[in-house]
Amino acid sequence: LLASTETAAQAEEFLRQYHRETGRPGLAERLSQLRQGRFTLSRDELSYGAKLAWRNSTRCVGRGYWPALEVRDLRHLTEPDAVFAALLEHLHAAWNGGRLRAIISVFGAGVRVLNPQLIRYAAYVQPDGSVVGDPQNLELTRRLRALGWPGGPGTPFDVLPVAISSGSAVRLYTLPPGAVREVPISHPQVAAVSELGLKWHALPVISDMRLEIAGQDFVCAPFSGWYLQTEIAARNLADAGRYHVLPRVAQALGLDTTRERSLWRDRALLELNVAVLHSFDAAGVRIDDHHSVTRRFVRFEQREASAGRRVYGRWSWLIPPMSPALTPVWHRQYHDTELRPNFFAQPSPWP
Ligand code: NRG
Repeated sequence: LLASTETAAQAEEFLRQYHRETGRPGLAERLSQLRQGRFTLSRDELSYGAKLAWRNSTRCVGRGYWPALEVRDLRHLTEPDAVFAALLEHLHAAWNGGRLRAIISVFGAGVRVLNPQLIRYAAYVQPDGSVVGDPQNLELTRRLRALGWPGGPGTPFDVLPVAISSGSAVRLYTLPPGAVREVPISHPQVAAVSELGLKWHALPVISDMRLEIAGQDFVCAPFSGWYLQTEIAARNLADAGRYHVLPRVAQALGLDTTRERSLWRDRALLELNVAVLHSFDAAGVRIDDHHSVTRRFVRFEQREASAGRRVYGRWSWLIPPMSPALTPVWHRQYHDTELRPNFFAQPSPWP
């Protein structure tokens, strides 16, 4: 099933790397099968390939855990109903009672999840032009409504349905409440911050990237790990184009918002980050902080160096969006080369 000599060359390179790194025997036989055109990734090759794709993800600061990725080989599933059922199992296994596990589910050809992440909050435009919900998902919300979603209750945190396509057919699925774990945000000292009614979902599940292993494409391979608090507190809730809550947090903290030089934005940002870490900890939900994760990343670089490998990275993504110079990654340099296997953006599946 090999499309081209380039694909064959990538398959050969992958097989060599797989056998070299895992020490498993049988390379010669696999190469001869490949040359005869009889080549399908084994379960174990797929599993190792997905781990390598994570290890090679230059934008990911959490990839030191790559050997622990749990890979679900679901290549036999291509029907939307079966895929959705498997996604619910993914959410359950990844949740693991709050001790989140890094998992990827690899589905068969022809099926796509149309949402960029499994769990996303809707956005509604109000008559006065303001937006309730996550403005990042305005277009997604519009498209899901065009597919027949009637809309949710209208809270700032309505979970969107999941659209799954197979061929030209698209089906919509509602995530049952028990499948979507959320953490209410409270501040350890300031009650007024806890009363803002903020929350976020526990699991980031990226569902729109193409996984490439051995020259083969897996266009439906949703994966999830766990959040770094800056993703939620310094971006999703803080960005002016997202939930834009810093002015309200500052007010709750009683800061002087009339002068930029009171640094009320920075102080609100800091306390919101404190609140998110505190809330996830209190709820027993795994979350990373930017100091620990970057220190662990440098240890990952050292382990890779001992194994004779170079770590590539995209510095602008590896540094956290708050206090970046306090982390070791700020002071290091990275070359951004995308090795394969890897995860890639792919053309939008929307009609
Ligand atoms: N910033 C995005 C999520 C991106 C992926 N982050 C992870 N991935 N932590 C957001 O929703 O805020 N992961 O697989 O754990």
